[in-house]
Order: sequence, then structure tokens, then C-alpha cells
Amino acid sequence: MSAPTIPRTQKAVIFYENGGPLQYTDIEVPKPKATELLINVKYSGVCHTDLHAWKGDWPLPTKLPLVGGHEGAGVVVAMGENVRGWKIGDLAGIKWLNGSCMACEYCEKSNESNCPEADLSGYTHDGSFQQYATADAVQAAHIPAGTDLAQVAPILCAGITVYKALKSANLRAGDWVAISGACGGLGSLAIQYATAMGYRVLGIDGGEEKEQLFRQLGGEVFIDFRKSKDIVADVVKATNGGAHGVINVSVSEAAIESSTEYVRSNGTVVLVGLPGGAKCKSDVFSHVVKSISIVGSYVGNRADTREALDFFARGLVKSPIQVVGLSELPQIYEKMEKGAVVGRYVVDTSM
Ligand code: 8ID
Ligand code: ZN
Ligand code: ZN
Repeated sequence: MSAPTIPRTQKAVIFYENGGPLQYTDIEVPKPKATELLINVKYSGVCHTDLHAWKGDWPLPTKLPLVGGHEGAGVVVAMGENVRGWKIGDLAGIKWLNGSCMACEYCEKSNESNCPEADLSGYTHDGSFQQYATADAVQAAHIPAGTDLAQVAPILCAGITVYKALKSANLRAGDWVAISGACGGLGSLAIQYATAMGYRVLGIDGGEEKEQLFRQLGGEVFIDFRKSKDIVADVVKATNGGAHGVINVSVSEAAIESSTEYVRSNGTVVLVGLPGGAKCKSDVFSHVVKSISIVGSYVGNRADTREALDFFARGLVKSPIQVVGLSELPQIYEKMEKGAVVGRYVVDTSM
């Protein structure tokens, strides 16, 4: 393929201070380093993490000014001289983990997301809310030719994350998994990965629209946290003794705390959602007597990425998306803040 023409400037959403105006404007197209790809981003999913990054509510500072976004799907248009294994025209995905040192103990063991020097798309590295973005060639996701780029975008963070979280729950086919925050971006994919992996799915979220989506995606038992008088009792009853595993993808400290109570004896609570400043409280007596595990799960590595994309390619997982223009990002954040996003929003960078 002949080298595509790369413009000097492009459309992006950029902010100069956390919580400050989200400006849809023209900025310069970045230049890839020797080890990087330049990707023409066609679509990007909007993850709740992007909202945390804009607000600045985590203990880790973002770069400023910042272009957010870390579920970018697009086409390779240029690359640095040290890049191996890619060619112009390949489809590529921008993940949360943009790059890592590849030399530390964590990288050595393929836990690159735990690298102290991890470079994060849409956080410490300008991300996918722009038409052209750079990504480390080692970490960028290989997307098979012919893939629908809008559909695949949410797999690049939400899909990888929930797939890895489900693995971390150590479940067996037929076990109950409770997904707390079941019908947001991560949850709606978790329902499908869990089903494909052979688990029985109980979902907790709020509202009729969310319940409808839960049923469409093949979930078995839905509990509306806004209607339930006792979430713990309801989960224990529906699962005949408690969920074998819990995937916490809500942005609620209270929801996380109750998951430590409705998890079954010997079960695993997986922490994924990151409400700012939250603590996970677990009653020590029941923690010990029920012998439960509480583990954190943070995105996934390159193998998790390949495997999560493979479930998608085989049609076992579909992204329940709504596509809007990149310029509408502020309105998406408003809805997300209220917990009102059903499934995932994907932005089209051409509008
Ligand atoms: O690697 C990681 N650990 C990782 C990766 C990606 C995202 C962590 N995250 C984090 C995000 O930063 C965010 O904190 O996971 C969280 C969820 O991301 P998301 O799925 O992108 O958010 P969303 O689409 O807004 O969905 C959240 C859902 O939680 C529900 C909401 O109704 C919404 O559907 N929810 C809330 I808020 N409170 C609830 C409650 N008390 C609840 N559901 C049940 N009970
Ligand atoms: Zn994300
Ligand atoms: Zn490292």
C-alpha cells in the first residue's frame, strides 16, 4: 500500500485543566517515535475511566493538556523506524496500556499493566479522542482485517478488562457470577463473556432500560438496586447461597461493600470499578469464616487482548453501542455521571 497522506492538523477533544472545558478543536497531528505507530483513529469507545481522567478524581495525576480516550480502533498510517510486525494499512487498536518499560519484574512476567513506568492512553499519553494518535507498536492491539471498527472499539478496554476479571474469579462452568454495574460499558460485555465461558449470570443495575438490555444479552437474574430492599438477601436467595464470583464494575463504594457479603463461601470478589477515594470494607469475621478472596484486576496483558478479541471475532460477544460524533463527548460525560449510559457510547472521529 502506498503511504497515505497525513494532514498537519486534525480534530480532537482536548482539555487544559481537570474538570475544565472540553474543547472540540484543531490540534497538530502527533509524530510517532521510533517504536510507535501512528494510527488514524476511526472510532473510539467512551469508558468511565475517561470521565475520571477529565475530572481528575484519582490519586494519579493526568498529563495536561490532555486528549482522552483509550478504546481507539483505526488504521496504521505511519510508523517509527524500529517498529516490527506491522505494515501500513493494518487495523490497530489503542488500549489503556499504551506502552511499558518491558524491563522490570512485572513486564518480565507479562504483567505490563503493573509496570511502574506504564504509559496510559488518554491519561499520561494523548489518546483516541483525536483523528490521529500514537501507540507503542508492542502493545497496540492487532485487529483482523475486515473487522467492524465501531463494534470492536469497546473490546479494547471494556472487553479485555472484564474477560481478565472473569479469569481472576477462578470460576467453573455452571457457577454463578454476579456482575455489579451489569449494564454499563464493562458490565454489558461482562454478561456476554461470562455466558460464553459457561457461567450463570446475575446482574445488578438500575432502571427498566438496563433490565431490558440485560435480558437481550442473555443474563439470567436481574436485580434492580433502586428497587431492591435488601440486595444481599436477594442475591443469596437467587443463587441459592451466594455468587461464586463477583465482578464489581459499578462506580459505587456501597455496591462494592455489599458484594463482600453476598459472595458465596470460598468465592472471589473481583474489584474492577474505581470510584475515587473508595475503600473496600469487608467484615473480618465473615471474611475468615466464609474464606472469601478479594482481588483487584487491572485491564489485561497482550495474551488477554488477543483472547478477548478472539471471542469477539467468533461472534460470541457483541458491543451494545450507540455511535455519535466526537464533538458530542461532553454530553456523553453528563449522561455517564448520572449512571444513565446503557451499554457503550462510541464516538466517530469524523464528526
Ligand atoms: O482495569 C480496570 N480495573 C478498569 C478498566 C476499565 C474501567 C476499570 N474501569 C473502571 C472505570 O474507571 C469505572 O470506575 O470501571 C468502572 C466502570 O466503567 P464503565 O463500565 O465504563 O462505566 P459505566 O458505563 O458508567 O457503567 C457503570 C454502571 O454501574 C452502575 C451504573 O448504573 C452503570 O450502568 N451502577 C452504579 I454508578 N451504582 C450502582 C449500584 N449501586 C450500579 N450498579 C449496581 N449497583
Ligand atoms: Zn477503559
Ligand atoms: Zn516495566
